Amino acid sequence: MKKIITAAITGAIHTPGMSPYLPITPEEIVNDAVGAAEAGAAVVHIHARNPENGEPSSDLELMKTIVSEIKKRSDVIVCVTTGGQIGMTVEERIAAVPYLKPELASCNAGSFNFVLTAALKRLEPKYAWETEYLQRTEDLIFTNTFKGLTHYVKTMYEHGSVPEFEVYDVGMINNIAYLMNEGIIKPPVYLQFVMGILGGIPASVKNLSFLHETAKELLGDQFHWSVAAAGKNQFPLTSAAAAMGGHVRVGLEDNVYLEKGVLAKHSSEQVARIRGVIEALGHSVATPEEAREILKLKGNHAVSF
Ligand code: KMH
Ligand code: ZN
Repeated sequence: MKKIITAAITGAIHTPGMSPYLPITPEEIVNDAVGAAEAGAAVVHIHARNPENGEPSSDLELMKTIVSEIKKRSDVIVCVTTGGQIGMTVEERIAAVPYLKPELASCNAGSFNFVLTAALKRLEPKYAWETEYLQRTEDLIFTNTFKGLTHYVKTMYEHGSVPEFEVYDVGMINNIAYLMNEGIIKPPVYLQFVMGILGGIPASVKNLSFLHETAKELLGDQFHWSVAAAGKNQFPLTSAAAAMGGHVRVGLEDNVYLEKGVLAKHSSEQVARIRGVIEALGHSVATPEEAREILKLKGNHAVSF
């Protein structure tokens, strides 16, 4: 079976004090994305950061610069985040989709507590914003209401972008099934099970199996699925997913380490490692073209960047 490796390059969870290798500037993000693609990623999941201090940024021009440079250097599929930051409206979070018309865009499938305060224990902040940014998540509900979800998916379909549903807990599969039955979400859907975020489902093989079984019950055979897992759970859970028939996501957005005590210098190192697991299991990695075929994407000639 062809396995899609997604590399989530920098995200909005980790802060510069957690790793000197976290890509910050557009140039660093682009280089890491291209490197991840060369190592075997068919998809790169992209967030932007303020180049001055590494703070997560929703600046559309920054995002455009990053994704256009990636496209110049690689035919990798670009998945643009709609995760946003605390306090952003639905309109602000979706804005990159009409602007860039990406092949894939993240679509967070439900609301939940998204808590990053555990990282404060070990944090040696490089910039002043980091501590407060993490502290604020103690009172954060990552808001993804049914009204919001409906708006995200409608906007994505209007612009030819396929939603990648980020599923942080089992009830979110039910949200997708409901909106599919209502005719709002079009099957087949692409699910990214994001495991091990505090506030979401704990990362265990038992829970992965529960997510997968629930998706089969509620969505029939109308879904593709992949797994991302936070921190030290990244390789155990992505390896389990590869063995169970799923696709995988790695990258510094989810885990700044390559192994215990060893920081990953680039997402490509994690891509190479999970690629080894996939190949040891007798599978091969999907090229971007093969991933486009599996996920029925429009192709990068049809994006607007
Ligand atoms: N902003 C984070 C809380 C995504 O990329 O869609 C989650 C997030 C997910 O950004
Ligand atoms: Zn993300």
